[in-house]
Amino acid sequence: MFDKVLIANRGEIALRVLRACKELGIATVAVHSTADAEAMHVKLADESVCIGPPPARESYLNIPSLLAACEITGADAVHPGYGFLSENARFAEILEEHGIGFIGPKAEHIRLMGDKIEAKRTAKRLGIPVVPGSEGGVTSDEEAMRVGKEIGFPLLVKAAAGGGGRGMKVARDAESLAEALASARSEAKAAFGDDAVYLERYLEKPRHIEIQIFGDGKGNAIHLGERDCSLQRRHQKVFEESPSPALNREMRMQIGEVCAKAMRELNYSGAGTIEFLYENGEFFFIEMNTRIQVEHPVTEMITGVDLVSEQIRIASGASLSLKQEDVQFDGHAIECRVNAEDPLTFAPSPGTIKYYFAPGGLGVRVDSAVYGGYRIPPTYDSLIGKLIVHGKSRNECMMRLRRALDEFVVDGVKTTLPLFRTLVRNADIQNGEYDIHWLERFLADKT
Ligand code: MV4
Repeated sequence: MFDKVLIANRGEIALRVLRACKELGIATVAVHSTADAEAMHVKLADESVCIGPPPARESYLNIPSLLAACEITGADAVHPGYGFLSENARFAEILEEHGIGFIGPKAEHIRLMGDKIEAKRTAKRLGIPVVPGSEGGVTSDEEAMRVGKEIGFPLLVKAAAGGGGRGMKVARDAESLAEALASARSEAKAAFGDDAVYLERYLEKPRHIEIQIFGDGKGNAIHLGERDCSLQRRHQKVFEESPSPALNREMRMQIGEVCAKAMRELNYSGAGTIEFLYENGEFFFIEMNTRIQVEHPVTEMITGVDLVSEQIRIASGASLSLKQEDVQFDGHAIECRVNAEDPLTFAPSPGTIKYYFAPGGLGVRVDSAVYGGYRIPPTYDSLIGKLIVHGKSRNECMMRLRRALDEFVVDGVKTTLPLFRTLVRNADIQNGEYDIHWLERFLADKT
């Protein structure tokens, strides 16, 4: 096991990793920018190192500074959290070259899944169902037209380097295909410096359902069920739940086993999430994330498995602590992302939190790194915390969530709490009847 872990992140996920380390008896090193000197992760860590000025590029993304911090403190591993360097294959390699553990998958698998064309090719080869589309990238309008004839319209043009929806264009018919291609290419070139694109059948009203997997790099891999993350705005998830209201146990175990088997074949190591679009009873792979995700607590609440602790154990060379038969799914969990944002426009609302009270009680978990008097810097994402609620049934979970949202007080900045208080009283949400476009339609009606 590692003796000392450096946490290359901030906010609630830095605390989440710190808590797992403490429970495993591992010493912790916090790193922070000058904007985060008063942050909770710095206060709770055994040691801390200032790694640069506020802009992430010069601090949380600054690899030489992070290496220096490892050297100064003698940390023997780094946990990258999510975002920042968590899916940077080069960072994983550099750490390895310096004899420092990277608490994440092998660099080769991070790189493979970072290229969406290669990821999809790999998924298909491993028997994971994919969205019908081009075999690899498309390099000419003629080639794109042939794909259009074969699989029909509407088509979606996607960037190979993409993710998060950037460089995506819908072509409703053959006439608009050339323009969609050109526009996706130029957007991808500007955003990622890579204009490679591919084509897929455009699914009109899917749900976003993702499978949590774990491998140990020794040929073992398991799944921990799904999370339904369909409620999102501009590719930012807002509300996540497990199990998905759209699936039953048989469907879950079937797609889960397909994913676990694929990960065994890849000899994948660490936590991963396989993202699907789900429509009319069918799953279609879109991407794989090679990191711990913001919404991982939803899975922890229904399985009782500590995903971060498992990441650390596996990165240190241990085998998976449980077999598929040991994974039990119990009840229902929902997560709300509480952001310092206007609840209708989502405009950021940084500033000082004047008063803070987090809800509690049976089945209520709050993962947050803020406190009364804390000043939210304008420099980073606006996540204040995550409210995760568990209940024996979806109904009990909803009732408890309504109660917990009513207890939650964050004064001094605008938050998305009022939006959640409305959502949990909405009939579609209560019935689990929503798709990836539901929230944007709902918000458009309100403004
Ligand atoms: C799609 C799609 C419809 N059809 N692919 C958006 C981000 C990227 N990760 C994949 N995305 C989509 N891919 C096909 N073939 C619709 C989306 C999409 C979406 C997906 C998941 C969650 C929210 C979304 C919002 C808009 C579009």
